[in-house]
Amino acid sequence: PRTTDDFDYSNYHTIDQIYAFQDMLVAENPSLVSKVVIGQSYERRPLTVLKFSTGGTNKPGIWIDTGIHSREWVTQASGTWFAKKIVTDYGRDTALTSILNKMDIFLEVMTNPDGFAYTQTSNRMWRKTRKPNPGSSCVGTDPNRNWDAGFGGPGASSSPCSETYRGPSAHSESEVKSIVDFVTSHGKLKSFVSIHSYSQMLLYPYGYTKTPCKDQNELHNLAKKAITDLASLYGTSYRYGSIINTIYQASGGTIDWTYNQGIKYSYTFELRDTGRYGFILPANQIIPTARETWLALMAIMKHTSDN
Ligand code: ING
Ligand code: ZN
Repeated sequence: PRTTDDFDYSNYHTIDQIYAFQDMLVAENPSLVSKVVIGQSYERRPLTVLKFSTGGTNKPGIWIDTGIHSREWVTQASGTWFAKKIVTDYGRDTALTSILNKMDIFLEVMTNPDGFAYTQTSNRMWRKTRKPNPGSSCVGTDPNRNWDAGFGGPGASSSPCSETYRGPSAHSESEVKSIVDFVTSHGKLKSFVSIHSYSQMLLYPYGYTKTPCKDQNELHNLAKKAITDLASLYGTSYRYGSIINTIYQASGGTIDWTYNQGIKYSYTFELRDTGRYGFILPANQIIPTARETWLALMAIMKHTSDN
């Protein structure tokens, strides 16, 4: 494709095609979109974030990431669709326009590019990063067990061969540390949404402890509103609640760390499906998944912007 209008949103794409898409989107919309390189992966790929901003300085921000687990392909595909949706709706959709007039949106589509490349060349089911582990023949760390929130506790593994290996220390993975540094230096993120698949769930902190987070009531009510909006499109049903009560105990997770940093509206999605196809979701479900998820994201972003 030569423009983002010609991009085929209804199919899965290679890592290079998605990098090229991002550059096209920036070139086509220079007053709304810019590319921020927040670091580089272990294999030296750029960690690129799309910044959607209508200008001004020191605006509060909303963060969305997809693809932190590389095999969850519907998430990177949906992230690409969200990027196009934002530029299409700005100035047309009143709700999104007012959100963007108040806040910047940051979108990291390929949060684990080395893993993503590996799913395309070697092992479609690769989840972790691709950094070798000294003393082990097993490669990679689970980037959703590597954050400094209950790090090392139950719900993560100390074995490098495990799919939920926590890594040698908190923030040991460049893909994680780059986000940590971005969040810390930005200082004004109000919402942080980390998107996974599959299971059809909308989750809020905590995953490492049963102790309810202090904003549990508000987060629970907003999750209910978001999944109700999501279901209004095709009837897709989502469960919602804290991570530990809804899916399982998990320590070192992304949104437990962001919540503890003071980012109140911290959520994780688990997109389609519930297991029929799992990670290998047919491409004809990409656009429906992205469209319904966008309704939930809008609910979260609007509430964030109004509060
Ligand atoms: N599920 C998540 C995982 O990393 C999760 C569930 C979400 C855990 C948020 C912790 C925090 O296990 C998938 N599918 O990756
Ligand atoms: Zn995941």
